[in-house]
Amino acid sequence: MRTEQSKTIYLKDYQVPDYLIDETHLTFELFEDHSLVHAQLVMRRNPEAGVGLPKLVLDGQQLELLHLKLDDRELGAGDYTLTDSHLTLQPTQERFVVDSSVRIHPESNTALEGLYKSGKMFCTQCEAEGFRKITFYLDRPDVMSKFTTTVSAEQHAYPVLLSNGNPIASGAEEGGRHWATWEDPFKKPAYLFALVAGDLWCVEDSFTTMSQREVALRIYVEPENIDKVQHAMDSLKRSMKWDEEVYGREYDLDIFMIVAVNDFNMGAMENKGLNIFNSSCVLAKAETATDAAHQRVEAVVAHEYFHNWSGNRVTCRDWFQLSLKEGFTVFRDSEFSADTHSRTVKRIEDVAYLRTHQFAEDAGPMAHPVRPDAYMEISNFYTLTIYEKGSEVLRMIHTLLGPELFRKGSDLYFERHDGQAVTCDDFVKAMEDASGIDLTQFKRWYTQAGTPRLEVSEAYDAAAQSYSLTFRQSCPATPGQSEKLPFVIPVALGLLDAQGNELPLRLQGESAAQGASRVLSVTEAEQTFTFEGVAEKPLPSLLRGFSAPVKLHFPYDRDQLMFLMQHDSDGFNRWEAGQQLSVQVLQELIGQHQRGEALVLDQRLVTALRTLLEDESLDQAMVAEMLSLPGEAYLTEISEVADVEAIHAAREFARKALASALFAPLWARYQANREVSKATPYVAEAAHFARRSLQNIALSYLMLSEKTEVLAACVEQFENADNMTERLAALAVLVNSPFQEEQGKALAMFADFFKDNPLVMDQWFSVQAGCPLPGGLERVHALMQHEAFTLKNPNKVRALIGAFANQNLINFHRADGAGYRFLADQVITLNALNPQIASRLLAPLTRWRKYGPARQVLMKAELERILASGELSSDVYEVVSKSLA
Ligand code: 0A1
Ligand code: ZN
Repeated sequence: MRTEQSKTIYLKDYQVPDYLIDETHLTFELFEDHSLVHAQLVMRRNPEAGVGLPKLVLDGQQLELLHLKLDDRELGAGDYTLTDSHLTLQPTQERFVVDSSVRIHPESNTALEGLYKSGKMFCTQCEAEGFRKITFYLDRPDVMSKFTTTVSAEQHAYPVLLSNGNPIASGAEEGGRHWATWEDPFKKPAYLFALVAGDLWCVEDSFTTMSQREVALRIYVEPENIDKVQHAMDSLKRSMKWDEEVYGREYDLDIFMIVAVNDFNMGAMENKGLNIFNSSCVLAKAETATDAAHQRVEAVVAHEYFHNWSGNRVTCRDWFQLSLKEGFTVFRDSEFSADTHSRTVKRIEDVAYLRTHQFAEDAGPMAHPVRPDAYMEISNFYTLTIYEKGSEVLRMIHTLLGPELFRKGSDLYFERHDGQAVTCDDFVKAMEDASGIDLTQFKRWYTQAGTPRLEVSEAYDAAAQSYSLTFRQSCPATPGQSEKLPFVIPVALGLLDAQGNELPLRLQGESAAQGASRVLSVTEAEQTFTFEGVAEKPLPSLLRGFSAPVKLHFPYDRDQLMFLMQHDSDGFNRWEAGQQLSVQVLQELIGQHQRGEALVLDQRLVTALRTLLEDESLDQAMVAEMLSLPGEAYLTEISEVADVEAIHAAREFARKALASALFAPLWARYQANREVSKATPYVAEAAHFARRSLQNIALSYLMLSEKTEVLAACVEQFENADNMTERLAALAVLVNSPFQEEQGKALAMFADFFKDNPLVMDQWFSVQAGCPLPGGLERVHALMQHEAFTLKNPNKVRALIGAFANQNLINFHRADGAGYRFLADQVITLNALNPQIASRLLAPLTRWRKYGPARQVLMKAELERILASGELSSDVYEVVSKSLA
């Protein structure tokens, strides 16, 4: 397995391709025990690559070469060299045609990369380097070609045959087979190629574009899922409209297709005109999918659709530029969700996720810049840094330029680079050229890894009526980068007076105030901004909307945080003040636990949350967000040394104390909302998400009281809910409760009712995997024997093993190391089956430096055991070796 792939590839070594492929003509013959792929590549010497005719080196892995022709000449063994990753031959003219036939084995492909079978259907996943497992090719994104694809298969089992572009011909063959030919008029790199063959049903709709073209929309699923695609279809149409309105981007083919498959390594893939999705990101209806699942479907449909411009029409020159398409597209889809539902709630969710997970990545052994400069296995770089931090970088450009100039910049980018494979520098250049704003220093966000720390201090001069804020930025060392230069940090802020009103903001040297909320650019290691005409000492509201992905430190006391929670005009910062208050209170409890003292909750947190709960004028989603205490993973991330037991004990203590102090208002809100839910049909919209989220978080607190009337309400909700959001929330709190009998009954009922729906069973596994009660590892072991579980399905692995290792910290980090041993065992097994999934599953072990000495030893021992376990895939090898370095 670990062949020459595990050598490091560097951005500085980039060279343009020696040859180009103008046309790619593919024919697939699909059979049950093998498939044949014939490729005709119309090639020419790349005029930008120099003179002469160097050897042609085609990528190819796990291919059995049957025939090879150069123009009309059949090549024999002496005419080429073949290794396990390359086919090399010598062209004799500037222009030539390579014809190859290979045999491959999709039926036994468990890595789910290249052509593989998911259940009964054939499908592909080519990003990043899967196409080389289909045929010999220049498998790199800067080689763009026009594709024609013919697929032939047995008609009865595979009535639907799809590929990119438009269908141009089809017909029957002898022996019960049939074929279809697809032509994609747009040049594309091989990673955007797709093929699907199966017995699929589809829901059809259409969209009229802004220039009045009709586009056929089709979502293909297995027949039993045809009732679960309407939400994805509605999301697709909203996305198409939004991209026209906000970015001026119109769809370009006559047909747009989505196919749902059950076995998929990631969420979905933006193949040109033929998006292939993990079924978890397409299928959604009230009875089987939660609100969160509905929102994920909408966001992923939008994301993949938006890639048609940010990724497909303009693609990446090389894989170091991955964030060019991913960071931009995540930014686009998060703005779409913000426009469609609640902007503030979306921002809160995104920031909570970024700070918990991306900040941890940035502080760990796999830390890398948004544009990395080296990798061993590109599959390991589909990371939170590339996606989520990349999106934050785009958001900062948007903040610095403002919406109009940003739009001018994106228009210029698409116009200038349509049909090209480009770099992050090209993107930034378009933004600079359109706006006239110099982003030279800003580009450090692309090249320096690590999360900057921003310390802020204040000084008020009553006599001069001036108020100064001093910013000091620093960034910790990351692997390979010990010194960091100052970033450009946009800090959105406001100043509040004693009544909570915003003061007008006039900086020293300005003749008039410029609004009450503005953005300062912090560009130096240390920098002071002085506001004038400030009649009283204000309270600053800093980094509004989380205007930069940094760790902000300002010495707020708890009363000031409570004041901001109530008065800040920035909704995000009201939530943030609540989080910081909770963090302070929880850290105090952690300290008490560590010193063996009795835990005492600061009553100010109770008061603050009571005020929110009793104010019925507030957005219920915001109240629910404010009631959610910072998670154990976030508390781990912000700890110097994470004390697993103390974090868990402190948080559980706080939850119980809040539940008991706030029982009455929680119960009132719960009952009122449950009554509305009972009387209202399910709607996947913000106000309904909000109502259910407050109802469910209230229920989770109330159950901590262990009162029988709450148990009865929980069972009532579990049994009678007409939607998965309420049913699953009730199940989860039952599972986490001491009510063994009700819990057993509910789990059995649920599994019996939903046994034929794999996505719902994933939820059933996750709820149990995440249960923090003692015996968690044993429960997970037992569940692995359940008939619905298999290591071959990535969703199952994530639902059970991933949920256990990432969300059940108290059980995973068991002091005896059994949790670590278990995870390492699964990684070793999966390394042989599906290296991408194995490598992703490893992440929790790579964070060993966060823990005390005893856990460090245990975690490292498991990493070493993996390293010594035999032939490792390049995916697993890279992560393990970097974690131990
Ligand atoms: N480009 C896809 C994500 C994706 C990446 C890699 C894959 O296989 C290794 C699959 C999908 C997206 O951003 O949605
Ligand atoms: Zn993407």
